Amino acid sequence: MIKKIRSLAMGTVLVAGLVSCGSAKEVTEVDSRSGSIRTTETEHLLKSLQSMPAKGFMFGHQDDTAYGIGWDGDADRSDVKSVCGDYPAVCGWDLGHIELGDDKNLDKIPFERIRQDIIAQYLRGGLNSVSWHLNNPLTGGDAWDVKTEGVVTSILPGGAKHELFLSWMGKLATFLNSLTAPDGKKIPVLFRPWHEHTGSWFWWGKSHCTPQEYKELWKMTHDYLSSHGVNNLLYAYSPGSEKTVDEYMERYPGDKYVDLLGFDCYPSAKPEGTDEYRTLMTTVLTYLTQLGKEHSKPIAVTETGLEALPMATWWTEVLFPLLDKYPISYVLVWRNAREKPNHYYAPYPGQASANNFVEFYNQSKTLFCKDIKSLYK
Ligand code: BMA
Repeated sequence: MIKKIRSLAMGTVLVAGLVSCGSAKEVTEVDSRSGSIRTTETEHLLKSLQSMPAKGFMFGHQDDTAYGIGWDGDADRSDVKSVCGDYPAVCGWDLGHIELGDDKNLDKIPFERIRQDIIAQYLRGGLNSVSWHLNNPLTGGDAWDVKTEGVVTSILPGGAKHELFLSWMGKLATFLNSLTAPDGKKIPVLFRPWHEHTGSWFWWGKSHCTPQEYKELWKMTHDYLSSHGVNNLLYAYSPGSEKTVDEYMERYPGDKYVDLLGFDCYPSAKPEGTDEYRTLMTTVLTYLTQLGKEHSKPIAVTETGLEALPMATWWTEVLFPLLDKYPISYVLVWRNAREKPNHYYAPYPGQASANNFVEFYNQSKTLFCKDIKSLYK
């Protein structure tokens, strides 16, 4: 880890980090607790996430290098970098529509671009986190199509859509197995499937399947991917923000199947939204800190953000003080949609919170790409 060196006049000066490089030979290790076989780099990533809180927490942004406000697909561009001079330490991606064999994901990013940007982020030493807003296999609708019940039942073994779902996972496995660095090594990613399942807005959500079915779904996904050579994943468990540990853990598939404990939490747009957000974040982060210790797992805020950032001081007055007290490995804010007005969560040059974001960036605890030497060795 490289420390930020401060200068009063110039803000933060950064010393560049080294990127891991090694032989092309792929080495795998068996994790003694989970029994799963993963590449050495993936095991190193897990250790890096576990030790991260000793230095600070990484900042992440969804789709960061693929597009932003007023641009789409430019090379080496990032709204975050345009504001503070560095890439986020975590880039989030979504593989929704990979299951259909499409060329582009549900937000119109070419999968080839996602692959290239994942490689670039890995070479910078940073983390890639991957979610999956996949379509509804029973109705053909999208991830939010919850009109028809029994979708999870239909894809479990014995269900009418089981074979179809296996073919979808096959396409997912092919993509994940294709993530290789120029030296031939597979690139580890943090996979965050079946997220926000304690709510009911996705077809895999709480009121659309039983806890037992949800756990089976998770295990089936994990076991299918491992048996199809996907040895470069860590798994993130990522419910919505629930008030109690019991709600958080109700559908937990088990320590063997999960590597990181996270949660998604957004403030509501109401005027009192900030207070509600502070209370909820504090509640979840308090029990998550304890759970992380009990289960020996790193913890993270896997999604958050204030849509359109109308509060110019949100970064240092709301987000940072909330996170400062807890041993999280990272926080990720959602995407800067170029196609939906006011659907953005990171600043861009000239945005109302841009200067405040630079202050947030200048905190020694907030870690961006150049602060990370390498997560993989
Ligand atoms: C949601 C919104 C959608 C998007 C989806 C998956 O929160 O940003 O516009 O399609 O995430 O990225």
